[in-house]
Order: sequence, then structure tokens, then C-alpha cells
Amino acid sequence: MRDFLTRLPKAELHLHIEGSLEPELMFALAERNGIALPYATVEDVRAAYDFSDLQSFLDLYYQGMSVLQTAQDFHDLAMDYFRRAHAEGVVHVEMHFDPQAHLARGIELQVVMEGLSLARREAARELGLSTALIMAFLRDRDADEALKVLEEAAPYWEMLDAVGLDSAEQGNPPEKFAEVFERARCLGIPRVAHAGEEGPPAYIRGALDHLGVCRIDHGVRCLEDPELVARLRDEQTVLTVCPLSNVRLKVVERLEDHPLPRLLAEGLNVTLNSDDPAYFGGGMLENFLACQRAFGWDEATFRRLAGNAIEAAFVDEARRDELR
Ligand code: ES4
Ligand code: ZN
Repeated sequence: MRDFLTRLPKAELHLHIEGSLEPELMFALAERNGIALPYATVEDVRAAYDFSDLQSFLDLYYQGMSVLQTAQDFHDLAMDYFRRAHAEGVVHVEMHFDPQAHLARGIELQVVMEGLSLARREAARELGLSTALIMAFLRDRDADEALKVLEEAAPYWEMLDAVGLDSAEQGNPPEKFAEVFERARCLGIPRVAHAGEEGPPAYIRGALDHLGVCRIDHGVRCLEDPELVARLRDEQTVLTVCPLSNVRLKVVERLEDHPLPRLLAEGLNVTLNSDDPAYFGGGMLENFLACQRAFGWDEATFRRLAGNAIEAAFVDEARRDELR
């Protein structure tokens, strides 16, 4: 099965590139940039990744990314991830990035874009890996700031495959960003949003009704609302589910308790993703393998899940045909 799951062409639709920062690279970049880390060893870093909820993770996630200073750093971060993903049989990666998290610590958008763009070209050339870019807004900051960032990104609008919405969900409903997402719609930029990870089903509805999203990131709490489930099934809205993330952030206690089998039984358009692989215990292959162990799924189920992601990917039809 490991062989089959490695060889299965996998598209990743939900990845935060800052969450792919492995402790080894964190130390190397800290050294290169003369930044002090509150850890002595990579083992200390991994030991600190014992989360109780989304916020406890976000605190370390924002702290970890402080080592990212130059375009070279963002390039190295992304290439490091693309090489690992490629080795696991990933053929396409859609990465979220958090411009506000970098702007807030004095790193210009241009630095981030230059580094990520360079890495994307290199991944295509050297690994045959296609990539997409999703600029995410931090929902725990105000909507005015998000709107300013979207305008500041004007030189890069052409390079954005979508805008997204991430960070602390509870108390920050999608409606807060209706104007920002309306502006993105006017610019012809597709929209996605995290919803129903820690937040209630109403946030999933809100993302569909007020943000016009084509995909829901996570969405696992939709099962609490049968009418919403029916809608997601009828519209075949893609859910980018992240099994190991949900375990690490205590959305579920154990993977065996995860609603994935129920989501599939409901006929929903489910995909498997890694979210923040450096923080949650593994990339795409580990997520697929963990599901195999927990649910005993057969090859056909994994083919369907991987196929769902390829059909939903932000690629042109020529590339989609190559991925199929
Ligand atoms: C995130 Cl797991 C998760 N949820 C919301 N926002 C995020 N940013 C990075 N990982
Ligand atoms: Zn996420």
C-alpha cells in the first residue's frame, strides 16, 4: 500500500507554505540571519509542538516564521517543501501564504513574492511539479487591513490563483471579509476560505453565501448541519480536509474518530491535504498512510480522493490532462 500511495499522483490543495518550515531549516535560517530562537535543538522544537487547539499552534507558527527574512529564505523554504512533496509522489501543490504575517514584522510583499516565484519556476523546471498560489488574509485582523493588502498586491494579481482566509476562526466569521472577497471577485480572482475547522457550520454557509468561495478549507463540522451537507453534496463543493492537522489541533481526539468516512458516505467532494506538514507530523504521504491505517480504505477510495483534488486544482485543462 505504501508503494501504491507513493506512486498515486497526488495534488495538494491545502498547504500553508510557512507551515512547511522544518526545524532543521528554521535553525539554518536563524543562523544565516542572526536571529535567536527560543530553542536549543531541533528536538526541542519538535517537543514544543504539543498543541491544545488552533490558537496554541498559531502562536508557534507565527514565531517560527520569524526566521524568514529575505527572498532567498522564501525560495529555500518553498523548494525544500517542493522536493519533499515530489519525493512523495505529489505532482501539484497549491500553497497558501500569509502576507500580513510578514508585513507585520517588516517584510515587504515584494520579498515574499520574489522568493516564492523563483521557487515555483524552479519546481516546474527541475521537478515537473506545477504549483498554484493562494494569498490568504488573516481573519483575526481587521478587514480594512486585508483590503489594503489586496490593493498593495496589484503588481501580483496575475500571479494569484486565489485568495483565501485563515488564522483564528472562532469569533471571526466570514461575513467580516465580504467586502474584501467582493473586490477579489471583481478582479476575477477565485476565492477559498477556511471554515468549519473549529468554527460552526454557520461559518461554512457564510463562506459560501458572503465570500463566494469555490472550495472550503477543512469544513469537517458541516456534518452538524444536514441541510448544509445536502447543499455541499448537490453543489459538489470541494472540502480540503487535513487529517493529521485535525488530530494535532484536537479537532478530533484520534484519527479513528475522524468524520472522513462519514463525509465520503454523504457523497461529499473530499480531498486529503497536509495543512502545515512541519507542525502536524507529516506531508501528503503520511496523511494518506494514516488514513489507510485508521480506516482501512482500499485503492479505489484513494484513487477517488486523489482524483477529486486533480479535478478541483487551479490548472488549465492541458495540465489537468497530464495530471489525470
Ligand atoms: C492554519 Cl490549520 C490552520 N487553520 C487556520 N489557519 C491556519 N494557518 C496555518 N494553518
Ligand atoms: Zn489551513
